[in-house]
Amino acid sequence: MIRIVAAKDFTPVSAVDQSYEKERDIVLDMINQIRQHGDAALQAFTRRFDGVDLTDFRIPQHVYAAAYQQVTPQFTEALREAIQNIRRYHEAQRRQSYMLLDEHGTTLGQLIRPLQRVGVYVPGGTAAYPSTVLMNVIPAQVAGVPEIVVVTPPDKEGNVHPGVLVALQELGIQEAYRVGGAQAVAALAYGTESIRPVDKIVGPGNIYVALAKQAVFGKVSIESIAGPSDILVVADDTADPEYVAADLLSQAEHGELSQAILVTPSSRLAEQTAYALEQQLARLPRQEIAAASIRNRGAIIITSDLAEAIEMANRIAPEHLELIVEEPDPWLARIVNAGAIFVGTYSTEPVGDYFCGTNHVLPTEGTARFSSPLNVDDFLKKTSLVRYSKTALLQHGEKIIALAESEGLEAHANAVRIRLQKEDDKL
Ligand code: HSO
Ligand code: ZN
Repeated sequence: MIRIVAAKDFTPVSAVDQSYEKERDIVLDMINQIRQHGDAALQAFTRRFDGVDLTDFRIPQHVYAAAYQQVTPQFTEALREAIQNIRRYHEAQRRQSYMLLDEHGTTLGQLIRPLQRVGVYVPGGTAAYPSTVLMNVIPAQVAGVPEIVVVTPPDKEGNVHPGVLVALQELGIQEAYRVGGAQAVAALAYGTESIRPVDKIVGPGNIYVALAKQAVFGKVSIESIAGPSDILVVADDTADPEYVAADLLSQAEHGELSQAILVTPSSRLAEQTAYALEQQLARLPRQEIAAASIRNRGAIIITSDLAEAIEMANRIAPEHLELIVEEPDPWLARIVNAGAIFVGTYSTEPVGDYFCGTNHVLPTEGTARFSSPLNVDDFLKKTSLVRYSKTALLQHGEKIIALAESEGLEAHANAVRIRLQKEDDKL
C-alpha cells in the first residue's frame, strides 16, 4: 500500500493544504472574548468545548496523590528515570554570561537571564502525553525559569489524564490549570482573574492551539508551531526491514497527516519493508490512523546510491532521521537538515521520544532547515552590558560624534560631546 517511487519521481506531500481562514477567525474572536471577559469567557469556552462547568480552574492538590493510584509502578519508575536522563542532557546546554575587559577599564558583557514566567500547553484527549510534559518543562527548569505554569484541557468530568498529573508532580509543578484550547493560550497571553499572564508559551496542540499561539506571538514569545510528526529512514542493504517498518509506523501512528518515508538505494530492502509494513500495520491498535498516514504521505524512495539518499534527506529536512547503514560516520557528516538523527540499528526513534534524554519537541514540516530542537536557550534571554570608562570615552568620543552626525542625529552627538567638553574644562 505504501508507494514505492524512484527518487526522480518523488514529490513531497505537504500537510498544510488549506489556509484555515475560518478557524483563524474563530480563534481571533476567542482571544478577544478572553481579553474582555477573562474568567467568565474561560468558563463559557470550557463548558462549550470540553463539556464541563468549572469555576475553579486550578488543579487541586489532592488529585495528584490519587493519580499515582491510577498509573502502574512501572510507569512511575520509568518516568523518574526518563526525568533524570532529560535533565542530564539539558544541563549540558546551560550557558554562561561573559565579560570582555579591555586595558582602558571598559567592560562589555552578555548577561544570561531566564525568562521569568513560562506557560506550557499540554494537549488532552488521545494526545495526552506525559512525555511531552517532561520535554517542555525540564529545559525551562534547567534554564532557571522561576515560574512555570501548565495548562491542559479537562475531560467531561473535569479530570486530567493521570499520567500527566504524575509527571507534573514528579517535576514539582505547583501551578497547573484545567483549561485547554485557544482559550487557554489567550488566558496565558493576556491573563484573566485567575491566571496571570506569562512571557512565553510552549507546547504542542491542535490547529486551534497552533493558530492561537501564532496570534498571540508578539504579546508573548512562542517556541514554534508544531506540525504533524515525521520520520525519514535512510537505510542500506544491511538494515533489517522489520525494524525499518516498525520505525516508520511508530511515527505514522501519531496522526493521519504524519509522514513516514524510507529512502534507500536497495530495492530489496524497499520491497521487504513494504511487506513488513503491511504485516505490522494489521496488528496495530491505531491501524486506521497509521494506515491513513502511510496512504496520505508515506513513501519508499529508491535512490541510485547513498549519496543521493542523503541529498534527499537534506532536501526533506525531516523531524527525525534514522541512519541505518553499514558505515554511518561519513554519511552523518553530510547531514545538514534534521531535527534529530538516530544512528544505527538500536537507535530506534522512540528511544528519543521517551527516554534517552534528547528533546522530542523537534522542528517538523521541513523547518529543520532553520530551527532546532526545544532546548534550554528557548527559556533564556540575553542582556547586553556596557561599562565604558572615562579613558575610553575620551579616546573614542570623536568617532562616535562623527558617526552620529553622519546620520543627522545631533542629540546623539551631543550626549557624547557634552561629556568631552566638560571633562576638557576640568583640566
Ligand atoms: N514523536 C513525537 C513525540 C511523542 N511521541 C510523544 C510519543 N509521545 C514528536 O516528536
Ligand atoms: Zn512519537
